[in-house]
Amino acid sequence: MRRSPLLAGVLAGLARPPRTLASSLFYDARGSQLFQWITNLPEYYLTRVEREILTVHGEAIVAPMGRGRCTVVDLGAGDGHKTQLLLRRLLDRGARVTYAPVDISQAALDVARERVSADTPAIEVRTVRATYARALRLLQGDRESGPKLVLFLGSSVGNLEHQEAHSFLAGLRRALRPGDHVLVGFDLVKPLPVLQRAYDDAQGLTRAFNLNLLARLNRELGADFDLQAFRHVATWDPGRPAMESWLEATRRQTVVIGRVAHHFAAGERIHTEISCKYTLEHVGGFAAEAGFVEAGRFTDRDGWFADALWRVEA
Ligand code: AVJ
Repeated sequence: MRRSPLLAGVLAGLARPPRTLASSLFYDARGSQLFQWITNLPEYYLTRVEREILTVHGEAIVAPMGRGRCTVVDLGAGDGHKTQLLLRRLLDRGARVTYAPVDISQAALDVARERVSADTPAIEVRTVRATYARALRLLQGDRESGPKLVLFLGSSVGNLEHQEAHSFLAGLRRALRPGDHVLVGFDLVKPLPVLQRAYDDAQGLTRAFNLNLLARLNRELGADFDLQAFRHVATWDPGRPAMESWLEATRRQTVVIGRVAHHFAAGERIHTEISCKYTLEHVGGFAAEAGFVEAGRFTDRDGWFADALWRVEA
């Protein structure tokens, strides 16, 4: 029997400890919707403070794009709400803008297109349904639509281990040309109770988001996870530093996926996500190592989040 890439990946991740499921698996239609709701939670400060940064500093962030033609590439666009703040500033300047949201979720792309068409109809929208790796290859081919501003907002970079983040950013640098810019959102280290609440909210949306991963495997792979028998756990790893998400078996059990049986001990965990937290030293380090020149660093009032603007030089 041939295994789908999804099944193969899941089986490999669960085969031996530490059991792992990739965080990219969160974003089916349901998971993307749940994440959208999370971004509106009072506890999930990331979206709120980054919106503040883009509202206050939007003008300065888009200024290097000039007033002619340009393309805004949005990696992991989500619903595109924060991006609107920048697109409006570009239009204010009289720029002719193409907007290229990149996402693996078609639902998220549809929402982003609708929002931009309704809010800023002068902007041409070109949706790209792709992984980041493929999006970089597409980027490299495109030399027609003016300088690029590549957005990697929301601390999506935090889902990558530092080494992976470095390779990704270095790959991004190689895909770009002099005059292009990137804006990368980094969630900064802050008091632990704030982080804990953000990744384990009172309403239980983050719990539902994490558990949806198992529900998805039940739906798409015919797995038989009992959703009552796993709980959401969010922990802090001061070493990385990072918040981490897990699904913990509340009792001993066996789960069958694609005819393979997986035995779980009570308390055994599946690792589902790391959300790295950064210092400003990390931010400067990533820029330098990837070969970018820092053009600006924008933070919110409380210093909880940083959007770093980096330039590509010849
Ligand atoms: C979309 C990766 C930035 O890590 O904060 C939200 C995803 N996970 N709540 C994050 C997420 C749990 C989010 N990122």
